[in-house]
Amino acid sequence: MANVAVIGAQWGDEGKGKVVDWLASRADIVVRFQGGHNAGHTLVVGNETYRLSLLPSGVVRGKLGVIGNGVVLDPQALLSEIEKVAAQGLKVTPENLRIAENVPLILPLHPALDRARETARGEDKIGTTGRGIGPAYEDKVGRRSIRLCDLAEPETLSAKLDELLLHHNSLLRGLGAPEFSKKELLDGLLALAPKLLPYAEPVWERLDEARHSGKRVLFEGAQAVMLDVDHGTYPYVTSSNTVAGNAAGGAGIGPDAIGFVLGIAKAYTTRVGSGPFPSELHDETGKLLGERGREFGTVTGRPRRCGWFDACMVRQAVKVGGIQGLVLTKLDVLDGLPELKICTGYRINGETVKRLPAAFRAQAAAEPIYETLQGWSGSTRGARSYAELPAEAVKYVRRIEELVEAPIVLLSTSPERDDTIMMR
Ligand code: 2SA
Ligand code: MG
Repeated sequence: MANVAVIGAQWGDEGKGKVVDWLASRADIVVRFQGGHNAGHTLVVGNETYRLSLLPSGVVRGKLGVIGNGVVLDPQALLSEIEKVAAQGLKVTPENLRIAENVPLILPLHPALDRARETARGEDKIGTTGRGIGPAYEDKVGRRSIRLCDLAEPETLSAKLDELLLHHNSLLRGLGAPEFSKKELLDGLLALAPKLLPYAEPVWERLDEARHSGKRVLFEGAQAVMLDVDHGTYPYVTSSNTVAGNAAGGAGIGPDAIGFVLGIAKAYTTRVGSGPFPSELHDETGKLLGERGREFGTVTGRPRRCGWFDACMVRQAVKVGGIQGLVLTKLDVLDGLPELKICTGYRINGETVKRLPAAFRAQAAAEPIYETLQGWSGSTRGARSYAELPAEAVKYVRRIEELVEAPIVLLSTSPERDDTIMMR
C-alpha cells in the first residue's frame, strides 16, 4: 500500500478520525502535518471513545505518532491530552510519539490574542476555536516563534521572548487585554522543557529512514480544504494549509512520498464558525441533520451549521486539494428523508457559476442551484456491503461521484470502524 494522506474535503468534521484509524492499522507511522489542538478527531475503539486533538490517531493503535513541523504545538494542551488518554489506559511516551524539534509553540499569549481579537470583531468574528492557532502561525511566518528546540537553549529563549513580548504586548494593549510578563512565560517554559524535550528530534531523518526501509507512513490532515488559508473561504478559514501538498512541507519529506490522497466528505455538509455556506438549511431538515448526526464540535462543543451536500464545493476541493479518491461518511443520517438535494453550482448576481469565487461579497451572495433526488425508506446504518444499500442510496452516492469528479472508494455507515463498505 502506498503512503496515504487523508484530508477533509468540506469544512471539517467529515469523520477523518474513523478513516485515519482504519488506515492506521495498515501503516507504521502516522504524521500530523498542520493545525494544532483546534482539531478534534473522534475514534471509537471497542467500548472506549478517544477524542484526540493533537496526538496523531495512530498512537491509539500502537503505531508511532509524529507531530510534524507544520503543526503549532501548545505544550500544555499536549501534556493534558497525554494525561487524559493515560486515564483511558493508553500510554504515550517518547517511544510512541516523536515531535519535530522545529515545531513552533503556542504560548499562553496566543489564545489571549485570538480571543481578544474575536471579541473586538464582534458580529464579524471568524468563530475560531480560541486556541491561539492564528496568532501562532502569524509568529511563525513573522520569524518570531519560540520553537520546541529553543527550550534546550535558555539564552536563546530569553532573547526570543523579549522580541515576542515587544510585539504581543503592544497588540494586547491596543485591544485592552492584559499584558504578559516575561518572567511568567520564561519560568513556565523552563518548567515544561524537561517534560517536552525527550519527544523532540529531527523527524525528517526518521521519515527519510522510514522511506528507505519500506515503512508505510500515513499523513493525517486536520480541518479541511475549504478551511485552507489560501484555498478556503478566506478570511473564514484556519491559518494553515490543509491541502495534501502541505503534507510534505509540514512533515519534512518530498511530495513524491505521498502515494495517494484520500479526501473525506460527509454525505451532507456542516460548518462550525462563521463564513459563507451556500447550501445551509435554516429549517427543520437542517435541525434534523444536526440532531441525528450529533453535530457538535469535538473541541469546543459548538453546534455545527448543517445543509445539503455541496458537490460544486467538493469538486473544487478535489481539484485544489489533490484528492484522488473520496470517502463518503454518515450516509445513514439521511435515512428516511423523502427527498435529497445536491448543490451543483451557484447563482451569483444573476449568473450561473460552477465554482465558489474567491471574493468575499461574491461568496456571500452565492445561491445554491439544486438537483433533487429521491430519498430511501430503509436503513443504511451499519451496512457492510453494497448489496445492503437501498437502490436510491446507491443512486445518491453514484451521482455525487459523477459531480465531484473523483471516485468514491469507501462508504462509512456508522462510527464503528468495521461499518465500512469498500467501493472498489
Ligand atoms: P481556528 O481556531 O483559527 O483554526 O479557527 C478558524 C476557523 O477554522 C474552523 N475550525 C474548525 N472547523 C471544524 N472543526 C474543527 N475542529 C473541531 C472539531 C472544532 C470544534 O473537530 O470539532 O470543536 O469546535 C475546526 N478547527 C478550526 C473554525 O471553526 C473557524 O471557522
Ligand atoms: Mg473534528
